Amino acid sequence: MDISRFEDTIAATATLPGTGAITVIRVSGTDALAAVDRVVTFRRGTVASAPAQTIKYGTIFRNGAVVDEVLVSVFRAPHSYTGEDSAEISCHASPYISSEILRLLCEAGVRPADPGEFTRRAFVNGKLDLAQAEAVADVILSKTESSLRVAQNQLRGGYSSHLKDLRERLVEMTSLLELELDFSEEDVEFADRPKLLGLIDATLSRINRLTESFRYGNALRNGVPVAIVGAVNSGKSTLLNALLEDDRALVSDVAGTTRDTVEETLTLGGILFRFIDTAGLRETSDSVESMGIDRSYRKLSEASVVLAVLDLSRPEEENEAVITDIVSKVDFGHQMLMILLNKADLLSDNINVIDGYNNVSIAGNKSVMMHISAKTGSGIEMLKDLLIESQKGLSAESDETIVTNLRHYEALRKAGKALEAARAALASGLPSDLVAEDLRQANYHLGSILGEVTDDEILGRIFERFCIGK
Ligand SMILES: Nc1nc2c(ncn2[C@@H]2O[C@H](COP(=O)(O)OP(=O)(O)OP(=O)(O)O)[C@@H](O)[C@H]2O)c(=O)[nH]1
Ligand SMILES: [Mg+2]
Repeated sequence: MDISRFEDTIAATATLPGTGAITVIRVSGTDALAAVDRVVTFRRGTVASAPAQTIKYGTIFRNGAVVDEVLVSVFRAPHSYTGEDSAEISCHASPYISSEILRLLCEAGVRPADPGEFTRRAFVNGKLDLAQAEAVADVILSKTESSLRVAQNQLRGGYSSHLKDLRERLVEMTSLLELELDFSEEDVEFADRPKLLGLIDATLSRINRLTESFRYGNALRNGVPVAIVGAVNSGKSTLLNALLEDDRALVSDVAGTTRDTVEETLTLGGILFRFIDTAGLRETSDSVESMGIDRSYRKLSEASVVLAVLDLSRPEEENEAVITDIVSKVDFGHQMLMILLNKADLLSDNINVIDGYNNVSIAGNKSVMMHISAKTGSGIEMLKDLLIESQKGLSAESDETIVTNLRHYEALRKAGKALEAARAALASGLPSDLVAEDLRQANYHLGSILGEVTDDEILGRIFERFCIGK
């Protein structure tokens, strides 16, 4: 983005239009307070002369007619969200009123903000580092207490200080090695090799802990992925609807009803789950259906929990073939399998058919098998309890720094790779400038998370994802 755009004064609604009683319009930039004075009439004084952090009551007119009565909050640089002079106009939440006010502001020399521009300005003005800026979006989007806690920790800078600490260590190591280069004629070693190796190992293990936390962090932020898979017509979509208590997916007795995946999130026991209904598995010559089935397998492999839905009205051999196929695709190191014998309502009373499936060999404690009826709802509460139980760790209090952002995860992995290279170079006695270069690389990748070394294009991509008004 053209940096000179930051010299403009910008405005946008910061609240969702049409919901709630009040809309807040944010104005920020050197001309913000004067521009508001051109739009709002106050009984006494102006916002340009008002003390910081005060609220003034005023009226907005257009062609002599009242548009609305508003409250204006005044913020002065650098003590505002963006670090610039800013005002927030609270008006009644009519989309007409807010668009009129925005129009008047534009006539007064203000321009509409780009998506994420307020937060981007906060970043440029040093109010937030990049990880903190990204956390703003996470705080707004968080749906559970645990994901809010992680996002707030990142916003407050807990995560950033952890990374800064790691960077300082790297800089220290690099500068010792660089010192040696200056004295290379004299053949001295300032950096004690075994000590340096120990430091690299310690840093590496901290970076690895952070990358490992991503699986957990991703589940916190986007929901624990739960794939619903099985043969056509087994009742997968009926199960999704039963879990959500909503008619989310189409259900019919036509085999192959679901062709694409259908995803929906639901919070159970304080944990966010993302249920993914998939196309039924079967041999098919239909190319579109077959694309859907490829997708089902992909969702199966990405899930933390796999719900395999069997149809008890089908012959046992058929169901065993389905389970065998699914079991062969489950990675029991990372995934949990729940085999659901569906349509139990069709069985005569109290018949337990689970024993019939005993010859299906599956990895012991990473799987359960139970009867359900997606149609009548029997067994659904128990299934929910089992799901909560299987992810108990996710709602536990944790002071550990957790990575929830894919961009950070990738940067951390690159930093880890560079550190491993540094370690190998050091261990095999390569010259110190090569080791220093790897350390610098690692440092670069960590710095990119905080936005200390990030180029404009990456920044553009990050802030575009924000909504206008943030
Ligand atoms: N009796 C009974 N019928 C069920 C149950 N669950 C689903 N059905 C019926 O089975 C048929 C198929 O249900 P769907 O939910 O569309 O099955 P699906 O697995 O999503 O099917 P595809 O999308 O074609 O793969 C429908 O007629 C449902 O009403 C159940 O628990 N009991
Ligand atoms: Mg379906």
